[in-house]
Amino acid sequence: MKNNILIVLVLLALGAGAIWYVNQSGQPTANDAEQTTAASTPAPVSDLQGSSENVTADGVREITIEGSEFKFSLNALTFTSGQPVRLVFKNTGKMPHDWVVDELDVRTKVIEGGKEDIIEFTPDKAGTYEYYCSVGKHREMGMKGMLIVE
Ligand SMILES: [Cu+2]
Repeated sequence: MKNNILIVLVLLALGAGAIWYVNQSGQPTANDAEQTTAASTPAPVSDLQGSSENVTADGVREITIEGSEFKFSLNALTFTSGQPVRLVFKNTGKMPHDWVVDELDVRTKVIEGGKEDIIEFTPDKAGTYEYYCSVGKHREMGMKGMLIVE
């Protein structure tokens, strides 16, 4: 009888060991899955709307805005008075477009689809303005946005 009890204990130990082993070898897979999920976290918000921005070491605010029929990639922009801006305007549409702010006396060139124009300026008048495309009736058709200088 003692031998039988020993055998049962050994079998139990082996069984527990086997269960432990299966659990252990199962874990890396779960971790891999978590890591994959973390790695596929969405890109920075600024890249999602066809626009991006950052501030250079020189303190220049860089921003990219896209225009197409008949809208801009951003409906609103906020600049800081006195801070230089480098604005990259990309025409992602098929018709010619530009980017204009009358009150600040700034405008890009009218550019063809697929082209871009870069302008640099320093907004120095606080206020709320409208930027728009000056081509044809594009402004009336929705190619405009709000620019706040604070
Ligand atoms: Cu336009």
